[in-house]
Amino acid sequence: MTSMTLEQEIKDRALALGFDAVGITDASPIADDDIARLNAWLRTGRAGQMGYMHRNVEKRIDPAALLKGAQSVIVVALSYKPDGSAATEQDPQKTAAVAQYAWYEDYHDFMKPLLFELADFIGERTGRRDRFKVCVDSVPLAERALAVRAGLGAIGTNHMLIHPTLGPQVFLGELVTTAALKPDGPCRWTAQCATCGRCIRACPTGALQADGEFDAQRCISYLTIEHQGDIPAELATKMSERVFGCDACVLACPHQHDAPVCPPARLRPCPNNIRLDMEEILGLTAESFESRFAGSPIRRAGLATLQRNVRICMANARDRTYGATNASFSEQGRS
Ligand code: B12
Repeated sequence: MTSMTLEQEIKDRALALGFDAVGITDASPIADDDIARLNAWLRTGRAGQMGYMHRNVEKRIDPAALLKGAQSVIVVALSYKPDGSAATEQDPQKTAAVAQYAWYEDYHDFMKPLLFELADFIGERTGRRDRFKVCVDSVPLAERALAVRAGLGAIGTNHMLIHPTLGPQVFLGELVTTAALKPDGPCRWTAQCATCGRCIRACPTGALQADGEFDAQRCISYLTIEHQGDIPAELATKMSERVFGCDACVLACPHQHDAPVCPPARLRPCPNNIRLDMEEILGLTAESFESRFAGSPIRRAGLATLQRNVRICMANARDRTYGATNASFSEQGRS
């Protein structure tokens, strides 16, 4: 009779909780190359207005600085590739496109309780008083670099963590813990991006550059969600009908095409958030915005930013119909 290791029990429990993949790495700092990439990215202003990326850099690169005494990081992935039937046929003159990660309830709210459950399981199973830090996106932690080290996949030219079978459309989450667990080896699979270049060609604004650099300041995801104030007209016209986030570099990836859709009845789909009715968004008040987007990732943009994006999408829709104009796009009402 073979007895199961603690690590295997943790992985089985993570999968039983609903995650699609799980791996374990130690809590040492990310590799020097990754630290250098992050520092260069920050130094050259590529983070734009995302001031939070400049804070707590020592924690972002070192899980043990995030949680004192950390020994291990359990990294989970959750697929969000939607079923093809999810896309709705709505008038592109009246509605605008939302990135697929926001077609569901907020993944932070979905993943965090499951990671707490996993932590409880480990505590009960070992009988020890280990400490845990639950991380999903917003905690300063280099999630992609740790996911590679935990064996979950490889970083593509589109900068996504690409899982060998699940593809790039996976959310990441971590349990940083003082429990000493046997790490998995890093992922040996390579995404073989070198001769592809589809994501670079698909990026509407040149945010993804031929040398693999990523300038968030030009990224439509950044511009529509994180950037406050005016969007330069040159970039605004390239947003086309995108009102929240962008999937161009992800959907162009061959690994995305080959991946299975995420299992149904997990992350709750929000059909009303696949495309947004532009007049409805312009008519929202601070109060109605909060109730309309409660529990949705779209809430992060805030009303003023979303309305600014709608005005750009409306102008772009008019341009598609009547030819180019050169409006200036301002975000009225943000203090
Ligand atoms: C800031 C941020 C953004 C910014 C900046 C994106 C960026 N590329 O940096 C904006 C708002 C633009 C953004 C957009 C998106 N984001 Co975002 N974002 C983050 C956040 C909070 C930090 C990312 C970061 O550290 N950036 C700094 C740069 C320097 O890091 P990086 O490009 O990832 O590179 C690191 C490693 O990958 C490695 N590396 C880089 N290049 C290479 C090359 C090789 C060969 C190797 C080996 C390593 C390597 O070194 C770097 C240092 O660690 C993370 C959550 C987190 N806590 O990590 C989510 C996260 C990266 N985002 C996520 C998602 C889903 C998205 C979007 C798809 C959403 C959308 N559809 O609009 C897009 C994708 C854009 C893209 N192509 O990256 C997921 C990605 C999951 C995945 N499978 O990779 C994350 C992990 C959130 C989560 N918990 O699921 N995001």
